[in-house]
Amino acid sequence: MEISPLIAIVMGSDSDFDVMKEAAALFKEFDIPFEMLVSSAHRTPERTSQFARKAEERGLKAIIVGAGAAAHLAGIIAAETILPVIGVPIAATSLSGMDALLSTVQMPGGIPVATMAIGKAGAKNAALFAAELLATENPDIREKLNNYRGQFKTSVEEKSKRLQKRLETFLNE
Ligand code: RP5
Repeated sequence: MEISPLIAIVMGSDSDFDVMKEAAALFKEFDIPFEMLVSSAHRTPERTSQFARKAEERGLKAIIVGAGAAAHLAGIIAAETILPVIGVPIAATSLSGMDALLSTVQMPGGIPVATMAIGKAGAKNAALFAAELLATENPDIREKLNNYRGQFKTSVEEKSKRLQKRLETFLNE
């Protein structure tokens, strides 16, 4: 039996996949069922609206939206649903993602889009943010998030030890 997705990862084009796969990797690691699709605010407005209108009744709990350029996709989806919409601006033009960042983040009052950083860090954080939303009602996901944060303690301490060695080498040169 197929498990229904809890989260949708939507992107404006398959050219956004290299960035948005970061979110998919996180959901795989956390064993959170998700779906991934392409829909465009400008090229396929009707497909985008249909998806957003049906998202809640399909059992989705949040929607992650990655788009580049004049990135209106997250805003259009947010306009059609009260599910939380998490936007990921993508660097797809000569403006290096600043166009997508401003298009995604500057929503008018009343229709929120939780906007993450430009690029891969934003895609990863979008998935973590969605997991945090699910964790409010799911103790398993809550535990996975705590373990995920716990790993930083070890990795940062290791980085600090490596830094001490580099510093000693540098000062003795
Ligand atoms: C945006 O335009 C997409 O999200 C993508 O980042 C960018 C370029 O799309 P393609 O021309 O590669 O399809 O709508």
